[in-house]
Amino acid sequence: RVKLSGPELLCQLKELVKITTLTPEMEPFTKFPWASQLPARPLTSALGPFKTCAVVSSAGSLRNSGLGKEIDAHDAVVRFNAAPTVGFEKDVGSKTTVRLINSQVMASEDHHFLSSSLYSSGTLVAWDPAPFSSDLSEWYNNTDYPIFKQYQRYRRLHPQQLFYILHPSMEWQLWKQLQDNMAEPIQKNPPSSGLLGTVLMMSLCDVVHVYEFLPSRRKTELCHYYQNFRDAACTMGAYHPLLYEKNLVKRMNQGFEKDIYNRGRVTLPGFNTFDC
Ligand code: NCC
Repeated sequence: RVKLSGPELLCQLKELVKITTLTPEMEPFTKFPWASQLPARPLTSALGPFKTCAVVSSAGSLRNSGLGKEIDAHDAVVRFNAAPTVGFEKDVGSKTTVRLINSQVMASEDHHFLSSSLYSSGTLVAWDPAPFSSDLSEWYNNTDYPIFKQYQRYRRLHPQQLFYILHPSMEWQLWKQLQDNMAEPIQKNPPSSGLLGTVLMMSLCDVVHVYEFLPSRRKTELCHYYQNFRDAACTMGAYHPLLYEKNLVKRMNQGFEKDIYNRGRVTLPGFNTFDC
């Protein structure tokens, strides 16, 4: 096994992972009346391109980071799941351009997905762990959580908000890249929202700064910056191959080591800014 360099990994990522969102013409959706709720234009043609983008992980190490101003200075900001900004502006900023949510958040009672104002700013992008085949019909009949039922309900309540569903092929293309670059077998579960959001933004932005995905000197067992719950698995991974995701991102980082240490900041180039 040859260990790929940072630029080689970036080229591999650019070639292997394609951002696709569900559209009304895709099988099996064409035959469902509700498919007209899916945006007609794919996400990559409706959003961006942006110059600079910030991907804000939900890690506890963002607490007391004071990174809010720096994060908000980007042209677009991505946040995840139920991560709030209100009351945490100093550390995480207040701008939300895209919110990437997993299907668990859409379905679980505690998140009040249909009614909470948390989800009303920016463009929503949802995903659900799909079977390895990435076959849309197989997935449609066997989603992890009721992503399609909740999507239809949300769209009826908030018809003006842009809301996409990621094509599940991306999950497994990324998983495959992780596995191909690791010496040991990794768990066969899709990558975390954090990595999906990072790659999504690499296809929309010239430069992507990812915050506290690789933990800074503030590294903590605190799971999220917005909750007093401690579990090292949030940072290291259990279900998601998070440690391997972080290893890959570390190898692709084009920023300085000290920016990771001080600001938890990684710099990745947008796919349009380099040739392979
Ligand atoms: O925790 P979660 O992720 O919402 O965090 C978003 C992304 O930030 C990065 N992260 C988070 C915490 C931490 N200490 N270090 C980190 O690096 C990760 O990249 C993570 O993806 C998810 O990926 O969707 C996840 O969602 C939660 C949960 O479903 C939602 O928060 C809603 O409550 C999952 N937790 C559980 O299922 C209990 C988590 O495993 C992954």
